[in-house]
Amino acid sequence: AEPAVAAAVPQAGQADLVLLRRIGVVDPASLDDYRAQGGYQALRRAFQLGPAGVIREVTESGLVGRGGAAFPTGRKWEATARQPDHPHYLVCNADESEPGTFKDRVIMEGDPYALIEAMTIAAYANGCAKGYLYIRGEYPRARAALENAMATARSRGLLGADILGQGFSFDIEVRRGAGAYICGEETAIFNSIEGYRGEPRTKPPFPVEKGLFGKPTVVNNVETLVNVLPILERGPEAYRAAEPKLFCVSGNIVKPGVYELPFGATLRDLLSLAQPTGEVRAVLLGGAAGAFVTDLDIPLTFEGTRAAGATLGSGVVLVLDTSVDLKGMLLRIAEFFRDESCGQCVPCRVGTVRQEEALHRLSQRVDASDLLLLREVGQTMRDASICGLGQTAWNAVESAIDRLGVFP
Ligand code: L3W
Ligand code: SF4
Repeated sequence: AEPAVAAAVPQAGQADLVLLRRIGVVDPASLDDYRAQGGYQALRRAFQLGPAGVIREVTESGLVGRGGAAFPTGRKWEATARQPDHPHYLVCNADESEPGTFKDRVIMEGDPYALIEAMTIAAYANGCAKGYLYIRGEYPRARAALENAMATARSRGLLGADILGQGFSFDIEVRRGAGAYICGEETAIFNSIEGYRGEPRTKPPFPVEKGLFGKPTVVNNVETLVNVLPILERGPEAYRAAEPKLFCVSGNIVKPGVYELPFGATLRDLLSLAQPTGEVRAVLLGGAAGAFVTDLDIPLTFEGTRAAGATLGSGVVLVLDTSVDLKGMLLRIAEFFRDESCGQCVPCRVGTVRQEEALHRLSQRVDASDLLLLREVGQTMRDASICGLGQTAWNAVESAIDRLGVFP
């Protein structure tokens, strides 16, 4: 296995892992390794269940999207599968660009066949003959691992025409992003694949009705898709009993990397594994689009983090000790959003600039009118932006002001 991948998973080789169980254990290039470790059992089971049976099990599992918005996957699949318009498309969102997020990379580099198998199952359930894997441009190693896995799977009858002799045909095309954060937004991906500027479309219509090339499209994040494997292998009840979640832990800690814990573990549980280097001042949950928290007893669930005024988002856990320059960090976050705004809608295009300017002034001199301006601009971005980028661009700044007292 790639040493770099195993090194990014401090728990590598642990027997109780679900999503990370093969990372650092199998040779990512070897289909035989993958099969020896349970690979392609889930696809066989999917063919036994039939498309409706697969969707039923995914729905019963309670799986929700792992890209950040936690939409129920079974509901998305049901809505796509029943669309009378054809063809249906599958898009795997592998544009992992949220600052601090690197879980999908680890899966793609360390266990690429898992994603190919999961995409094949999703395509079967949703009636898709063609899938696109939209991968972050800065992930050349993941892309090479996936392309190797796809070629091998094709040569062994596991991808392409008449998969496993079941009369189902499906193939995947890899498309590379070009460095734009916004191209991880699901409808910006469609524009990018279609050859247009990567700008989000207004929703509704949702992709399940009108997505890629105007056709019904199911879009799922990498981690969401690979969860379908244990759901089918173990059954939805057993899966639900210890539902796995990946966390990308970075910052002032001794053992950074991707961790897997069952839902319900607390932030403190996770940090006891990652080992903070010093006294924890705050934790940024959910990345640049997320929020700072100080309570380490928050349960790491979508509901628990929401109740604490934060978000689990894409699993970012960025740990800050008392040495961190918080003002500098906020400026960096504001600069990021200003830079990555696609500029299509006014609240975000102008708001992200105003936010950065006000933060610059505030870092020199705290002024009540600038704090008020920040709040008004932030609320406007949240309420009136077209997509998640503008809607979340004020979250981290707001939480730093209100909870960490950055500008007293
Ligand atoms: C059918 C309806 N489908 C919603 C679908 C929708 C989409 C999903 C979620 O992401 C998150 C944010 C940050 N019928 C539907 C429906 N859907 N209603 O459900 O939709 P939505 O609009 O709630 O969220 P979103 O805009 O897709 C926003 C996170 O994304 N984020 C950054 C993420 C970065 C990564 C990464 O780097 N890996 O994930 C930035 O905002 O957490 O919560 O599929 O079509 N009635
Ligand atoms: Fe573009 Fe920002 Fe508007 Fe999203 S919110 S469409 S990134 S300008």
